[in-house]
Amino acid sequence: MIRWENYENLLKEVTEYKPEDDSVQHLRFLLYGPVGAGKSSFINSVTSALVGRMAIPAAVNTSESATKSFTVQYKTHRIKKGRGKDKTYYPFVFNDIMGLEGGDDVGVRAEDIKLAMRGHVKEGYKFNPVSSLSETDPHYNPEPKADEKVHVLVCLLNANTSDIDASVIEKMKEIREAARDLGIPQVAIGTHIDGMCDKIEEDVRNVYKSKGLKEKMVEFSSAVGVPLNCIMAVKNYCEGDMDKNTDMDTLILTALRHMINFGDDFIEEM
Ligand SMILES: Nc1nc2c(ncn2[C@@H]2O[C@H](COP(=O)(O)OP(=O)(O)O)[C@@H](O)[C@H]2O)c(=O)[nH]1
Ligand SMILES: [Mg+2]
Repeated sequence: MIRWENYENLLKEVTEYKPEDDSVQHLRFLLYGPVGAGKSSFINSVTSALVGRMAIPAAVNTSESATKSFTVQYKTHRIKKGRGKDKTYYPFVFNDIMGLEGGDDVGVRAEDIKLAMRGHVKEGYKFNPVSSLSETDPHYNPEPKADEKVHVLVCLLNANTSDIDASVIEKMKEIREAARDLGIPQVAIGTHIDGMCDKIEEDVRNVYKSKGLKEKMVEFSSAVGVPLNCIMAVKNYCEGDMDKNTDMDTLILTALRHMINFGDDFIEEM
């Protein structure tokens, strides 16, 4: 359960994290999920929670364009730590893959996502909905280093929508199975929890009191095959949120800590 009063320790724990193995500069988290689930917003929210002020590095879909995917390039999002001469990056990075529109000729192909998991997709690659990355492409990385591979697969789902398109579910299943075959640990995050429940919108501390959310989590668990204890809930920072909120940060950092623990275990085994 969430210990709200534990915020300072949580922040300290995630900001002080470093992979033990020197050959791994950072953990790599691969985010996937339907368009509009809040993948970009989650990266921004983690940034805000760590940096201590609002941040807008990853482009967020505006509501009008939320049905069509926005992120098309394989891009690694890093979070700056320190300033000026002391500037470094947090030892975890995010890759956000373009939404999983239904059908075979739209969105990112599951095949490409598998290649990305194994570290074969180079930065800047533009996903092609009709054909997957070939070994002869200059964006194909033939010999991925340990930190070019994916260490945790993170599924984001909007808790405030009723059903996910069957073909998207199918693609998500394929991705999950690929991760499972590679031994990559998986977590899921329910977003938009504020929109689904008035009590949570009033106060995110009500997050685990909501029966509706609990049911949603059970539904997600079976939809994406992630055990209930690996599903977390967050309210992302978005346009309307002018101020930082320690309780929102607690949920965001709890999800992040979970991802870090899983990723760290995975690189230990690698
Ligand atoms: N109320 C609310 N809105 C959110 C949340 N997460 C994302 N959004 C909004 O949902 C829309 C889509 O988010 P985005 O991060 O672009 O989704 P992506 O397609 O998965 O990258 C944007 O308008 C966000 O501001 C959330 O937790 N709560
Ligand atoms: Mg996005």
